[in-house]
Amino acid sequence: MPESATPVTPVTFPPAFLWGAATSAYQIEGAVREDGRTPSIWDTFSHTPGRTAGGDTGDIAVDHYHRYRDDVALMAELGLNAYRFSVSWPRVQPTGRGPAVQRGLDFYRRLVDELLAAGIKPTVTLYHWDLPQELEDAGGWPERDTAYRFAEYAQIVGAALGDRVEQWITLNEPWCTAFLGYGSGVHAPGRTDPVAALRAAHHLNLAHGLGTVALRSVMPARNSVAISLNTSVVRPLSESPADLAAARRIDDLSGGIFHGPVLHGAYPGSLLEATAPVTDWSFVQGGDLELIHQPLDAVCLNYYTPTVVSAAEGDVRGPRADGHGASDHSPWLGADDVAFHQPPGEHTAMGWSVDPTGLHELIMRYHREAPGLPLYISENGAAYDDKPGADGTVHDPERIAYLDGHLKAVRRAVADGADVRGYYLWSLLDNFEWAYGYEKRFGAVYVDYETQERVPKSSARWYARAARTGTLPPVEPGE
Ligand code: IFM
Repeated sequence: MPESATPVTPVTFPPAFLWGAATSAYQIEGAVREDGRTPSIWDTFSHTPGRTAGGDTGDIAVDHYHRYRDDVALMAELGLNAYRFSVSWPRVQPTGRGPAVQRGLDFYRRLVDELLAAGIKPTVTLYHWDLPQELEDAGGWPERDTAYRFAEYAQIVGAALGDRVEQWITLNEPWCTAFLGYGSGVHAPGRTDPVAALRAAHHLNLAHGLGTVALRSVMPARNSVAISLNTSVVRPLSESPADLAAARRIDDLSGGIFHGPVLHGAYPGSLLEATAPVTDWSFVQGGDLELIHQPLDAVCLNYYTPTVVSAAEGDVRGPRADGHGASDHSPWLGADDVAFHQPPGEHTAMGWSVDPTGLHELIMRYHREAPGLPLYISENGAAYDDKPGADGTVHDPERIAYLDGHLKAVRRAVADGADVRGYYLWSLLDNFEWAYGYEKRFGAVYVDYETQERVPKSSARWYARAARTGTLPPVEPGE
């Protein structure tokens, strides 16, 4: 039989699989001064000269606050059966403490009702990086009180939406909040203090534990509570003991520091040892680890690219090739002797290498790390320099290939025994990519930022076919 005639086995997913897309409040909503919302740390940061590419801000973003009905209709047209969004803390609790603003909560009620009416399952993320500025002024995540404020906020949102939203995520990528926000300073609030970053990591863990308890105190028991982690898939450059130790260091700092206490009730000993020159961790109080170690209903994983490291030769201070933005301060505390390497092969517009094997590896790792717990891919996707053609359509074959490869990796993990229940493409729409402003387009749907017109890219059409049939469509050349 000629090779071209070889039948291709269809890649089919379990019938209940969730085919979703993800977004976050500050990246899409806009309307930053409406209905009682006050500034978050990202409003302050993006309005500070030099912090974001082109001075871009989320003031308007993609105007989802006003266009949410059309956006839900678009999701329905694309056949999605799940949508992950985040709630803007300063929209529902402007000072980060005290009573909620009903108008803010009402927006999310309307959004959820619209989703449910369209047959789309909502997943709420409580914290996707937009801390109310007043809480940062009081010390932010390095202060213990912020964890208690988060629990109060979680209870407010849980009480308002818990009757209609079943899937909850406490925090999105606490690594970014702690280490990009307080370590390298490339994210809001832009601080560069190693001890503050480690304190922030612990208080985020505490917030997750307290928030989980708070949510469960007001929600029906059937609801699921999880956390979204972006643990690096770390690959040592060689099997040398020095490179293996470097990989271990980065694994502890991106993964163990969060899943250690969250899933196992303890920080890794190797992490405590490596960070000892910076802190004695005395901010961890008696009983904290028990509070953080709540039983969870699922674990959510965000994956984009693997991280290749070696023991550094020579001076590796200065901007890092670790894909998280340039800063003279490394987010990798206590790892000054680790070098980051750009893997060969294809890269996205972020400079991140395309490697679906990393997603398979990550899933299988958490299949072991959290035995018996369902797993979700709460983010996966790629930025490319998408532009409309003369006929107004947007073709993004690289993104189709990226999604196809990564969804196949998910399916392989399912075949290998992992209980992966859903996949949320990052992102539904082009949006505000943090310090990169609007330069980087992650959307399956193109947004014309002048007119706010939405144009589904060819990847959105491809993904829609996958979502409708539960089977990956062929990847047509030139799509
Ligand atoms: O846009 C971000 C998102 O907010 C969090 N995870 C990574 C995405 C791409 O950088």
